[in-house]
Amino acid sequence: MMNYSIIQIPSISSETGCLFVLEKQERLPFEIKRVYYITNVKNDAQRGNHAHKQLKQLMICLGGSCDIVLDNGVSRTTITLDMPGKILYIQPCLWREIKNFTENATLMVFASEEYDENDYIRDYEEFKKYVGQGII
Ligand code: T46
Repeated sequence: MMNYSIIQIPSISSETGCLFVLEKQERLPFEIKRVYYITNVKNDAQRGNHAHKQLKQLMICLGGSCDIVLDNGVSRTTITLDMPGKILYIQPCLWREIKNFTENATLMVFASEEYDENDYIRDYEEFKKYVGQGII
């Protein structure tokens, strides 16, 4: 099973622009403890290359686009984030590789926990062992 989903949020649009709302309960699957964003990534650069043991995240590409490759240790899928109303909800224990950033892309991430390096698995073989042992 691939533990992710896409949340589409409607835009409140007018001639002056578009507004998107993420509000407690209605659209948020967890309490947000941390927000960070990634920008200025070169097109040939790849970020991520890790999994999280417990962390849940919501990812939105604000302007531009990027690809998120998700891997559950058995199969892989690629999700392109290319609209501010398209949100990727990633649950724990998925390896992710983030690439193909366009020049103007900013990836914004809402996280369920504060930063904790002990929650990361940064070695792919270790990740495969972790999920293979039925820890998830
Ligand atoms: C993820 C993708 C989308 C901190 O000190 N605090 C933080 O909250 C974060 C996220 C990172 N850092 C430090 C840790 C490293 O020394 O910033 C440095 C770069 O982090 P990392 O190599 O993990 O960056 P990415 O872009 O590969 O991954 C990040 C998140 O870590 C990760 O959870 O899913 O963005």
